Amino acid sequence: MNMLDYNKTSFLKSYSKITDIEIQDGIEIAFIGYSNSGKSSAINALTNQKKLARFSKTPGRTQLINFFEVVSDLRIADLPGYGYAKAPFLIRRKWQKVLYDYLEQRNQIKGFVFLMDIRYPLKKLDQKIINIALHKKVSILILLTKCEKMTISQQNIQVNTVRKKLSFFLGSFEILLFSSYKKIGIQKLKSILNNWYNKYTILNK
Ligand SMILES: Nc1nc2c(ncn2[C@@H]2O[C@H](COP(=O)(O)OP(=O)(O)OP(=O)(O)O)[C@@H](O)[C@H]2O)c(=O)[nH]1
Ligand SMILES: [Mg+2]
Repeated sequence: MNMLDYNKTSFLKSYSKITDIEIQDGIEIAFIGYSNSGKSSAINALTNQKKLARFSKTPGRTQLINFFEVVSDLRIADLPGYGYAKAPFLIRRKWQKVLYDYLEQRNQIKGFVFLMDIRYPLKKLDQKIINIALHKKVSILILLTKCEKMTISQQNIQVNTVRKKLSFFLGSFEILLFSSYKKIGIQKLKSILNNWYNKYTILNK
Protein backbone atom coordinates (compact mmCIF):
# COMPACT_ATOMS: atom_id res chain seq x y z
CA MET A 1 0.00 0.00 0.00
CA ASN A 2 1.17 3.51 -0.72
CA MET A 3 2.49 5.82 1.96
CA LEU A 4 -0.14 8.30 3.06
CA ASP A 5 0.57 11.91 2.19
CA TYR A 6 0.86 13.45 5.65
CA ASN A 7 1.53 16.87 4.13
CA LYS A 8 -2.15 17.02 3.19
CA THR A 9 -3.29 16.78 6.80
CA SER A 10 -5.78 19.47 7.76
CA PHE A 11 -7.34 20.74 10.96
CA LEU A 12 -10.73 19.15 11.49
CA LYS A 13 -12.30 20.20 14.76
CA SER A 14 -11.77 20.76 18.49
CA TYR A 15 -13.82 19.36 21.33
CA SER A 16 -13.90 20.15 25.01
CA LYS A 17 -15.29 16.78 26.08
CA ILE A 18 -15.80 13.32 24.68
CA THR A 19 -19.60 13.49 24.66
CA ASP A 20 -19.40 16.36 22.16
CA ILE A 21 -17.58 14.26 19.57
CA GLU A 22 -20.06 13.41 16.83
CA ILE A 23 -17.57 11.71 14.48
CA GLN A 24 -17.85 7.94 14.66
CA ASP A 25 -16.32 6.66 11.41
CA GLY A 26 -12.67 5.92 10.88
CA ILE A 27 -9.86 5.67 13.37
CA GLU A 28 -7.79 7.92 15.56
CA ILE A 29 -4.19 8.01 16.64
CA ALA A 30 -3.71 9.80 19.94
CA PHE A 31 -0.62 11.93 20.50
CA ILE A 32 -0.14 12.23 24.22
CA GLY A 33 2.44 13.36 26.70
CA TYR A 34 3.40 15.93 29.27
CA SER A 35 2.91 19.55 28.46
CA ASN A 36 6.02 20.73 26.64
CA SER A 37 7.02 17.23 25.52
CA GLY A 38 6.79 18.31 21.89
CA LYS A 39 3.40 17.02 20.68
CA SER A 40 2.38 20.00 18.60
CA SER A 41 5.87 20.31 17.13
CA ALA A 42 5.85 16.61 16.23
CA ILE A 43 2.51 16.92 14.45
CA ASN A 44 3.82 19.95 12.57
CA ALA A 45 7.00 18.07 11.62
CA LEU A 46 5.06 14.98 10.57
CA THR A 47 2.78 17.02 8.34
CA ASN A 48 5.47 19.44 7.20
CA GLN A 49 3.30 22.39 8.24
CA LYS A 50 4.63 25.09 10.48
CA LYS A 51 1.45 26.07 12.25
CA LEU A 52 -0.99 23.22 11.89
CA ALA A 53 -1.05 22.02 15.49
CA ARG A 54 -0.87 25.51 16.87
CA PHE A 55 -3.85 26.42 14.77
CA SER A 56 -6.33 25.43 17.42
CA LYS A 57 -4.23 26.14 20.48
CA THR A 58 -5.63 29.09 22.35
CA PRO A 59 -3.10 30.97 24.43
CA GLY A 60 -3.78 30.14 28.03
CA ARG A 61 -4.18 26.50 27.22
CA THR A 62 -7.81 25.77 26.62
CA GLN A 63 -8.80 22.27 27.40
CA LEU A 64 -9.36 20.77 23.99
CA ILE A 65 -9.11 17.58 22.03
CA ASN A 66 -7.90 18.67 18.60
CA PHE A 67 -8.55 16.49 15.59
CA PHE A 68 -6.51 16.59 12.39
CA GLU A 69 -7.50 14.64 9.34
CA VAL A 70 -4.81 12.86 7.33
CA VAL A 71 -7.34 11.14 5.08
CA SER A 72 -11.07 10.89 5.64
CA ASP A 73 -10.91 7.82 7.88
CA LEU A 74 -7.66 8.60 9.67
CA ARG A 75 -7.42 11.29 12.32
CA ILE A 76 -4.63 12.43 14.57
CA ALA A 77 -5.75 13.64 17.98
CA ASP A 78 -3.59 16.26 19.69
CA LEU A 79 -4.50 15.97 23.34
CA PRO A 80 -4.11 18.31 26.27
CA GLY A 81 -0.63 17.99 27.69
CA TYR A 82 -0.70 16.66 31.22
CA GLY A 83 1.16 17.96 34.23
CA TYR A 84 1.26 21.62 33.23
CA ALA A 85 2.63 22.91 36.51
CA LYS A 86 1.51 26.50 36.11
CA ALA A 87 -2.18 25.68 35.75
CA PRO A 88 -4.37 25.86 38.86
CA PHE A 89 -5.11 22.51 40.48
CA LEU A 90 -8.82 22.41 39.60
CA ILE A 91 -8.14 23.26 35.98
CA ARG A 92 -5.45 20.60 35.80
CA ARG A 93 -7.83 18.07 37.28
CA LYS A 94 -10.51 18.96 34.74
CA TRP A 95 -8.06 18.54 31.84
CA GLN A 96 -7.02 15.22 33.20
CA LYS A 97 -10.59 14.00 33.40
CA VAL A 98 -11.27 14.96 29.79
CA LEU A 99 -8.08 13.18 28.77
CA TYR A 100 -8.88 10.02 30.75
CA ASP A 101 -12.47 9.93 29.48
CA TYR A 102 -11.24 10.20 25.93
CA LEU A 103 -8.51 7.58 26.33
CA GLU A 104 -10.72 5.12 28.17
CA GLN A 105 -13.97 5.50 26.27
CA ARG A 106 -13.11 6.33 22.72
CA ASN A 107 -13.09 3.09 20.74
CA GLN A 108 -11.88 4.80 17.58
CA ILE A 109 -8.39 5.04 19.06
CA LYS A 110 -6.27 2.43 17.30
CA GLY A 111 -2.84 3.64 18.27
CA PHE A 112 -1.05 5.71 20.87
CA VAL A 113 1.98 7.88 20.31
CA PHE A 114 3.52 8.81 23.66
CA LEU A 115 5.89 11.74 23.51
CA MET A 116 8.54 12.06 26.18
CA ASP A 117 11.44 14.45 26.39
CA ILE A 118 14.42 12.12 26.01
CA ARG A 119 15.98 13.69 29.09
CA TYR A 120 13.01 12.84 31.33
CA PRO A 121 11.27 9.73 30.02
CA LEU A 122 8.57 7.68 31.76
CA LYS A 123 7.58 10.13 34.44
CA LYS A 124 4.75 9.32 36.83
CA LEU A 125 1.80 10.31 34.65
CA ASP A 126 3.37 8.68 31.58
CA GLN A 127 3.38 5.39 33.43
CA LYS A 128 -0.16 5.83 34.66
CA ILE A 129 -1.46 6.64 31.17
CA ILE A 130 0.52 3.82 29.57
CA ASN A 131 -1.48 1.51 31.80
CA ILE A 132 -4.71 3.03 30.53
CA ALA A 133 -3.48 2.61 26.96
CA LEU A 134 -2.53 -1.01 27.54
CA HIS A 135 -6.12 -1.80 28.52
CA LYS A 136 -7.20 -0.91 25.01
CA LYS A 137 -4.86 -3.47 23.46
CA VAL A 138 -3.80 -1.21 20.63
CA SER A 139 -0.33 -0.36 19.32
CA ILE A 140 1.87 1.93 21.37
CA LEU A 141 4.79 3.96 20.08
CA ILE A 142 7.12 5.88 22.36
CA LEU A 143 8.80 8.93 20.84
CA LEU A 144 11.85 10.12 22.75
CA THR A 145 11.66 13.74 21.71
CA LYS A 146 14.26 16.51 21.46
CA CYS A 147 16.83 13.77 20.99
CA GLU A 148 19.32 16.17 19.39
CA LYS A 149 19.90 17.50 22.90
CA MET A 150 21.92 14.36 23.61
CA THR A 151 24.93 12.72 22.01
CA ILE A 152 24.34 9.52 20.05
CA SER A 153 25.77 7.40 22.84
CA GLN A 154 23.57 9.12 25.45
CA GLN A 155 20.59 8.57 23.17
CA ASN A 156 21.32 4.86 22.98
CA ILE A 157 21.66 4.64 26.74
CA GLN A 158 18.26 6.31 27.12
CA VAL A 159 16.65 3.96 24.60
CA ASN A 160 17.98 0.96 26.52
CA THR A 161 16.90 2.38 29.87
CA VAL A 162 13.40 3.04 28.55
CA ARG A 163 13.20 -0.41 26.97
CA LYS A 164 14.20 -2.03 30.25
CA LYS A 165 11.63 -0.05 32.23
CA LEU A 166 8.92 -0.86 29.71
CA SER A 167 9.62 -4.57 30.05
CA PHE A 168 7.84 -4.38 33.42
CA PHE A 169 4.62 -3.40 31.67
CA LEU A 170 2.47 -6.11 30.12
CA GLY A 171 2.55 -5.07 26.51
CA SER A 172 4.80 -4.40 23.59
CA PHE A 173 6.15 -1.06 22.53
CA GLU A 174 8.06 0.50 19.72
CA ILE A 175 10.60 3.13 20.73
CA LEU A 176 11.79 5.83 18.38
CA LEU A 177 14.36 8.60 18.70
CA PHE A 178 12.76 11.79 17.52
CA SER A 179 13.63 15.43 16.94
CA SER A 180 11.30 17.91 15.30
CA TYR A 181 14.14 20.43 15.14
CA LYS A 182 16.56 18.12 13.37
CA LYS A 183 13.91 16.11 11.53
CA ILE A 184 15.03 12.86 13.10
CA GLY A 185 12.60 9.94 13.15
CA ILE A 186 9.98 11.50 10.91
CA GLN A 187 10.16 8.94 8.10
CA LYS A 188 10.03 6.11 10.57
CA LEU A 189 7.06 7.71 12.36
CA LYS A 190 5.26 7.96 9.04
CA SER A 191 5.85 4.33 8.22
CA ILE A 192 4.72 3.14 11.65
CA LEU A 193 1.48 5.17 11.42
CA ASN A 194 1.02 3.81 7.92
CA ASN A 195 1.31 0.26 9.20
CA TRP A 196 -1.31 0.92 11.86
CA TYR A 197 -3.61 2.43 9.30
CA ASN A 198 -3.10 -0.44 6.86
CA LYS A 199 -3.80 -2.99 9.58
CA TYR A 200 -7.08 -1.25 10.25
CA THR A 201 -8.14 -0.87 6.63
CA ILE A 202 -7.29 -4.49 5.78
CA LEU A 203 -9.30 -5.72 8.77
CA ASN A 204 -12.26 -3.65 7.65
CA LYS A 205 -12.45 -4.71 4.04
N1 LIG B 1 15.37 21.13 21.36
C1 LIG B 1 14.18 20.82 20.86
N2 LIG B 1 13.08 21.50 21.30
C2 LIG B 1 11.89 21.15 20.80
C3 LIG B 1 11.73 20.11 19.84
N3 LIG B 1 10.41 19.98 19.57
C4 LIG B 1 9.78 20.92 20.31
N4 LIG B 1 10.66 21.64 21.05
C5 LIG B 1 10.36 22.77 21.93
O1 LIG B 1 9.68 22.32 23.08
C6 LIG B 1 8.67 23.25 23.48
C7 LIG B 1 7.31 22.56 23.56
O2 LIG B 1 6.93 22.12 22.28
P1 LIG B 1 5.39 21.87 21.92
O3 LIG B 1 5.40 21.17 20.60
O4 LIG B 1 4.61 23.11 22.04
O5 LIG B 1 4.99 20.87 23.10
P2 LIG B 1 3.53 20.28 23.44
O6 LIG B 1 3.75 18.88 23.91
O7 LIG B 1 2.62 20.46 22.30
O8 LIG B 1 3.10 21.16 24.69
P3 LIG B 1 1.57 21.44 25.23
O9 LIG B 1 0.78 21.98 24.09
O10 LIG B 1 1.77 22.38 26.35
O11 LIG B 1 1.02 20.14 25.73
C8 LIG B 1 8.71 24.38 22.46
O12 LIG B 1 9.47 25.42 22.98
C9 LIG B 1 9.39 23.76 21.26
O13 LIG B 1 10.08 24.71 20.48
C10 LIG B 1 12.92 19.44 19.38
O14 LIG B 1 12.91 18.53 18.54
N5 LIG B 1 14.10 19.84 19.94
MG1 LIG C 1 0.72 21.36 22.15
